[in-house]
Amino acid sequence: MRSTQVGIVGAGPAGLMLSHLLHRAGIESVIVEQRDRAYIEARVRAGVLEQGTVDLMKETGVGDRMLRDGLVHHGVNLQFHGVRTRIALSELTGGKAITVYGQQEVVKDLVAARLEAGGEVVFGATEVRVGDIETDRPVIHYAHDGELVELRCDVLAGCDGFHGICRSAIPDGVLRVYERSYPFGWLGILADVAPSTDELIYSFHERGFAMHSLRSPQLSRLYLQVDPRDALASWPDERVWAELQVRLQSPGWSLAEGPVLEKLITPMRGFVVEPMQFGRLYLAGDAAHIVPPTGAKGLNLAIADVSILAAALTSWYATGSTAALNSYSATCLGRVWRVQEFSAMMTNLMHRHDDHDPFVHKLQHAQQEYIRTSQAMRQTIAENYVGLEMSRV
Ligand code: RFL
Ligand code: PHB
Repeated sequence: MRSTQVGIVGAGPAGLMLSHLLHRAGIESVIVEQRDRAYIEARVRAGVLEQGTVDLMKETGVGDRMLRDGLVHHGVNLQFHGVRTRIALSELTGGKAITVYGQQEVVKDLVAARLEAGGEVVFGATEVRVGDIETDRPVIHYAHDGELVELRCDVLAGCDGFHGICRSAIPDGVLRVYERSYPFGWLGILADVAPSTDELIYSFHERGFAMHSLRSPQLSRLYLQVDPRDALASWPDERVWAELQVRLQSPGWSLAEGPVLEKLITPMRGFVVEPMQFGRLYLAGDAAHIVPPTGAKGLNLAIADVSILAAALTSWYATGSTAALNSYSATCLGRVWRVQEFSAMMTNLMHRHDDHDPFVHKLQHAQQEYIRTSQAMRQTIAENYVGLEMSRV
């Protein structure tokens, strides 16, 4: 039998950042991850970091590469029927910005920091299970290198993503599940071509949503709204580029094409469980909630959760008071629902709705016009997009 203070399942952004923050507070943790290191460091996902995420990385000593290679953006473009409206993020939020820096780079930086500081990440664990969560000695069972391990802890953190095992270790009837599946999928590509834009473009088009994002001066990241049931085989590279050309088209602008390095279709859903805690098991990040990617919030929410959890655990170890731990779930859920609402608004605004309900189309058009003409509306979008301060939610 082994033991540690905080047992963490999952080495995504949530688990890694939690372990990093705990270490800085003098609290020991072990991360148990089912994949190997190369796999998690290569997984292409999110790309937009809110100001609060950037500040946290900087303040806790894991921001050097992000400051060097991340691209600071002071605006984003919302395009409706070929006409672009710039949301001037910094002007409208008193100087805040977003940073475009791939999630896998955040993961690499956090893994390096943990290992350098002597932290333990068990990669390639199998048969991972959690138990005894209603006692004060919960456990993670796993197999590693042919050995069965029982890791006893004071507290468990379920940071194992949407498909993980922690959420389902909570007895039936405890969690209330709120769920919405959107009838949209996103086909995302990573392309070996210099981006055709300096700032992100979210485009509404009669044929469906498209987006131009980027990863570096040489790498573009683009997305297309597709049917979530579509097979990748029905989207050869030529069809993807042809569709992107049409949906992103704007007068006087052209889209450069290049070799496709990655291609994936993801379904879109909104999902929240309440509460985000039971006994000594605390859920964080995608294990507790999913937002559709249109608001660029999933990674940032995961980081916000664990900064609240790390502070609550630090206070518990320092004073014995459970007050902050007891309010962990309620504190997180305020932000989660704000972000869920923003992500739903952006999703409904930007996607083609196939229900052919003319009323819905008219409402969508009216909202697009309002954004184009109202600074107050653009300010609301800007404030949510760069991320609300913790104290505001
Ligand atoms: P993760 O990253 O899924 O990490 C969970 C980790 O747990 C491991 N695991 C297990 N380990 C041990 N035992 C088990 N039984 C386990 N089961 C799972 C997994 O291998 C993994 O390493 O969750 P985390 O840390 O909560 O982080 C959440 C983010 O990854 C996610 O919210 C974002 O990627 C969402 N997202 C975006 N978020 C943004 O903030 N901005 C964006 O621009 C953005 N774009 C996106 C996105 C997600 C996307 N996809 C593919 C889902 C774009 C896309 C296309
Ligand atoms: C990305 O760059 O991958 C990205 C950007 C904005 C989003 C979603 C994904 O809303």
